[in-house]
Amino acid sequence: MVPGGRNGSGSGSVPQDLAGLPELDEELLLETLLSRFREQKIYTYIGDILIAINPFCTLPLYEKSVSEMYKNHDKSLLPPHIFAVAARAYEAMRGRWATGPQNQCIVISGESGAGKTENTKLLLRQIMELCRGNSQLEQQILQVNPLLEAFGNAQTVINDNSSRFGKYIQLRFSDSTVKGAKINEYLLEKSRVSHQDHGERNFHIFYYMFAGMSVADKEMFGILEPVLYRYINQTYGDEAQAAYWKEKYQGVCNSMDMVGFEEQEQVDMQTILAGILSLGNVVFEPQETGGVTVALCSHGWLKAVAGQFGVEEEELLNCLVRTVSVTRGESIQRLHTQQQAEDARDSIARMVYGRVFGWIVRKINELLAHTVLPDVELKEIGILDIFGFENFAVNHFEQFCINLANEQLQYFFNHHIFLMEQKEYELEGISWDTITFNNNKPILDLFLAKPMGILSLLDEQSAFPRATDATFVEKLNSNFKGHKNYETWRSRVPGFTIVHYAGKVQYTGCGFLEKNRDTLPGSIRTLFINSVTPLLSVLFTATVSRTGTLMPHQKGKITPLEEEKFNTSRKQSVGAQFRHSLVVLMEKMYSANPHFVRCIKPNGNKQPDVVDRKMILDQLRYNGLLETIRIRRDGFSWRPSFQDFTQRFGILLLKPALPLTMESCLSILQTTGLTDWKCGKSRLFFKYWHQEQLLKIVDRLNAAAVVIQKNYKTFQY
Ligand code: AD9
Ligand code: MG
Repeated sequence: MVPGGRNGSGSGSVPQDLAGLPELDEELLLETLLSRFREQKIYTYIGDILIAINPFCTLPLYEKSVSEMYKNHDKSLLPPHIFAVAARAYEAMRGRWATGPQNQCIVISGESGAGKTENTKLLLRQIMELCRGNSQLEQQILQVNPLLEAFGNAQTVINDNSSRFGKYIQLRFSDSTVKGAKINEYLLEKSRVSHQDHGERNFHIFYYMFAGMSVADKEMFGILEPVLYRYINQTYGDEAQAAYWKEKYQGVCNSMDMVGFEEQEQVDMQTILAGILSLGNVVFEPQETGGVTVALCSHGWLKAVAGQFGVEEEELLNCLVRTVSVTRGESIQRLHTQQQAEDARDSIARMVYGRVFGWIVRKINELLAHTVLPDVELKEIGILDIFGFENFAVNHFEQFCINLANEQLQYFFNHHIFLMEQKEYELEGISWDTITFNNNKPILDLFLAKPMGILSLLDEQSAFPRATDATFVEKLNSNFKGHKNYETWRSRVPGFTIVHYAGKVQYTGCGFLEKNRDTLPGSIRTLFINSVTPLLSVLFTATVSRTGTLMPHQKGKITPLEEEKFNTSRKQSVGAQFRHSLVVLMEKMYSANPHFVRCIKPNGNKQPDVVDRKMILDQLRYNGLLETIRIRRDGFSWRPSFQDFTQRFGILLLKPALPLTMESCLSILQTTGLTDWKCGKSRLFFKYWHQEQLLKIVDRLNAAAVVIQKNYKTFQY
């Protein structure tokens, strides 16, 4: 029997903690979740794990009064809520469960449109409420999300506000107050700048600018009517959308001010964005003398881009219509075909946008960096909100990386919930019926193994000048045919299928090599370094090291020789960088105490009150929720060592200098009346709800001590 309010429904017999269900099968699990969902109870626990079903409508769940309630009352007596997760992480960071504070991470997962980003914002808001000092820093931190969303989110066919990058927000605390924050961003989907599939849009910021800028500003930045621009498919929105975007634009400007972006930086940035839009309208036509040049109809656009980017028109044109390579001091020119010129144009647009985004994140990090002295120990709460699992009609290199990140996250969950826990039962001699789960390690290995994983083969092919997307796919076919997670795919274009933990996804191989190489031609770098727009020059002057630190290049006009030197220093491929950033992220997460939020999407049409049973069931299955319930119900998720337990709860024996041993632990536990725990060789094994119970006993003891002390003082007077 689960104590406290956790098992009680608050209304009727539907439990709010699935780990309290005595019987267990898929049907019952689904019914329980759905009957709660129908009553607008979108949050449900599985022990200490939170399930969140997206309501696709505004519910009265997040008002100030609710926030206050979760701040001040016993969470175990309140309905499941994302605010309770915030409180739990915050208290754990402050050391409520352990002997000292610990780093925490909150991992939010779910497929695209399931509600990760919304819950991330709620978490952040509630954590700032909890450490409320009303400091400027707290206000700045809250402004980061609208800013990042404007530049990094976009409408897709799955989600109107889809995150097109991953982020890990690290909040840093000294004791109970926040002292700084850091954003780590992962793999912005730059290709969206120059191309969007049917029913999708470019990054929000472009629409916000069209809707929100004053006429005078538009004139200053050189922004014309939205329907003229190819990079937004010459489509805009209706009046209601424009009004919403206008408001959002104001919001972004306010956020930039509040976070601390300077006026000039904001002007530069908007000019560069205007330049990207104009660049998209430059088109080419063949030249009689060979090669291509800018079509007559787009001369004006070329002129506009040159002005907006602060570069010479002639030099910009050169970058578009020819490739110049310098080998041993000798320059060799190759004229572009029409296709190559268009590719060069789009690749410049993507590159510039990517750098603007990277700069925004770095700037935020500079502005929100913690200001305490280096010897003050800081503890962290990290919140991970990545791009959810995606399966479109056509899937590209971007989806390949997004889905890899989701595999990695599923593995992290499996590792923590199933592997580690059951290994400890074995090591510590706790009798246990092993729970099997769907281990996705073979898929991770398929992607990441060295030297024969897909990413390694991709790198090998990317470094080989004569390789093509087709030879890459052939290579995959010959290496992985027969692998249970790999299927060949017969179609007009080269492609392959991966059987992911969350289902089969067909990838087209087209563009894999180029996107993985993501080379910046030296001539383009030179063009921008010499830009008179200070921000643009900075974006291309500095190269960013793996750790994200800027390594500034010396200012001044760059020469072809320097350019050659730069080009010979090989840069890592996109795949390799992504692999590395996932490794770093996992290291951080493995060294923290995790809290899991599993988001579920109730239907594929973004509809409130619509439930697609099959779709939900699929998510419950591939997330392994049935197995999770089983392990939370029968297992012991809190496993403190004898030492940690004695240090934290020794107070219950009211004896000084307690030895940190098993005997001490058993004596402590005797005073508590707790049942259902087990004792291993070096640690204790508790149900997730034992923690709350123990802390309540400690609280009662402390309260009694305060009363005694008060009475003692009264008596003295
Ligand atoms: V993606 O992987 O970034 O494409 P997310 O982040 O999982 O995806 P998101 O949080 O953006 O999904 O949610 C999608 C939409 O669902 C939001 O724009 C809201 O309109 C809606 N949503 C999600 N959660 C809530 C909620 N708790 N209350 C109300 C919600 N609406
Ligand atoms: Mg999102």
